[in-house]
Amino acid sequence: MLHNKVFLAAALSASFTLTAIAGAMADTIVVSDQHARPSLGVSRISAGFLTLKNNGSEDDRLISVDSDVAERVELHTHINDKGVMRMRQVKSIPVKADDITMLKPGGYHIMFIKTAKQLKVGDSFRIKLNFAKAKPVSITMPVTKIMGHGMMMKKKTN
Ligand SMILES: [Cu+2]
Repeated sequence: MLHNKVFLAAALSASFTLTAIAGAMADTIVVSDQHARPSLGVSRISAGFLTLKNNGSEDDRLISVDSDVAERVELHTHINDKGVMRMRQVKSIPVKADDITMLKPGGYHIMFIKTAKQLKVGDSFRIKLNFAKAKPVSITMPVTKIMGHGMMMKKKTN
């Protein structure tokens, strides 16, 4: 009886280890620092930010984000139009091989349009990131207090 239990524990632990290793190898894109802004206005618009790290040897692209938190989820960037920062929808966001792409205020971001409810600080929701090559990554986005979307006018120093 005891012997069986020990065997079962060993088998389980071995299988978990194998799963963990297989998972780590397949995860060429690692997502971190994800957070979303509380939704604003009658359109209940929120922006999401995160860091994408491509551990693979091939360039990739974030092509879409799925979430049932909002009616529409779009990929956006900011462009400097004669000194005025404007948002523009983009088809994809590049994630170069062995490199990091940051989605941050004033740059690339995920736009959540018409969130199912007003998102407040402390809320969280699930999103799935779809890439051109890497397998999709599902994460939880916490809603945190950050500067207003489109309000980031700080000049880049690099
Ligand atoms: Cu936007």
